[in-house]
Amino acid sequence: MDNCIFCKIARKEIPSNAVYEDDDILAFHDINPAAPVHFLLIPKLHIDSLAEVQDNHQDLLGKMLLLAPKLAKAQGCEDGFRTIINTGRAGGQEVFHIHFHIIGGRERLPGMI
Ligand code: DGP
Repeated sequence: MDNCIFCKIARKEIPSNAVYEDDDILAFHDINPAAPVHFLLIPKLHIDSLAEVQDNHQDLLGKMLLLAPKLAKAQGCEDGFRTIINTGRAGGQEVFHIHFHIIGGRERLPGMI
């Protein structure tokens, strides 16, 4: 997608601080971290959101889910982490390229969902 910011990051047209990359997946630090560890896991394939996934994305999404705990641990989240997928405008999604937020390094604060 020409105008998608995360596609541009995946194509290296916009720099990011990567924590992992393979042919299908990129993980990079969130530009506006909500906790000491906060990175985003994206497929290089453009999918708008979790609401748009299709059966043929099953392997890709499974690979991302299996990767999440490995990367979280490698980033120092030994005791656990949060995984957030904002979906759609009402779900708080701002960038319409599916992404998993991986957040850790701090315990949940009171009132935090
Ligand atoms: P969401 O609300 O789930 O769509 O969150 C999008 C996240 O993407 C938000 O936490 C900030 C992050 N973000 C937006 N633009 C950039 C960027 O250009 N670089 C990086 N590293 N993160 C970005």
